[in-house]
Amino acid sequence: RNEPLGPGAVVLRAFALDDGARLVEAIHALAAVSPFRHLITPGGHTMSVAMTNCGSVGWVSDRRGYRYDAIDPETGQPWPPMPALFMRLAAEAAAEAGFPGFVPDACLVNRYDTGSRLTMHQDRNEKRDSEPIVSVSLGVPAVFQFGGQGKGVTPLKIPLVHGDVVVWGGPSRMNYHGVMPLKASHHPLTGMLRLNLTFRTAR
Ligand code: MD3
Ligand code: FE
Repeated sequence: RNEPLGPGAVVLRAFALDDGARLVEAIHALAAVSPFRHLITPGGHTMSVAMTNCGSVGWVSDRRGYRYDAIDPETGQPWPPMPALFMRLAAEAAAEAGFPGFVPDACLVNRYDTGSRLTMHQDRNEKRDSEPIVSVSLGVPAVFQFGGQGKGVTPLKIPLVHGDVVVWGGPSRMNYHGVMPLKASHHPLTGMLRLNLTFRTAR
């Protein structure tokens, strides 16, 4: 069931399947406190993916740049706390992939509507790149692109479906990656949406 993608990167197929309904419910609850919003990039573009966060810090973007902040700029309040279920799932997945003792302080929640995409990028706003990122896919399937350390490498295309968990650590942590435009599809737990959790040690 474990598919290695590269050094330190592994797909754990269906790892979160049993928790799927509870995870989706918890996302709705936290989005009632810190709503999904389309962030503006420093270049002035509106992201097609809608985002919110939970945990002691959250990832935000605006004309000033990308950063982690303890305060949700939309509400002026701290982000909602990370549910115990989220912490437990992230730590179990990281341990399974060879990263014991993973304690994330940030969970970015991405919401994809039909056509939403994430262009190739690196995640480089976290303080310690020795810590992995754990991602959980929920709802409508997506095609994930996994590139290399530089922009030139032709990315691998990996389908990610509801319940799949991926752990990105070690040398793969800084690889370029993205998500292809979401195809119109339906999932009983999310309707037309794809939801993705990424657990990070930001500070
Ligand atoms: C590979 N999210 O939020 S998760 C992101 O499906 C992001 O919403 C995508 O990329 C999504 O930044 C992909 C998988 C992922 C996350 C972090 C990585 C893959 C990664 C960091 C390094 C290499
Ligand atoms: Fe990313």
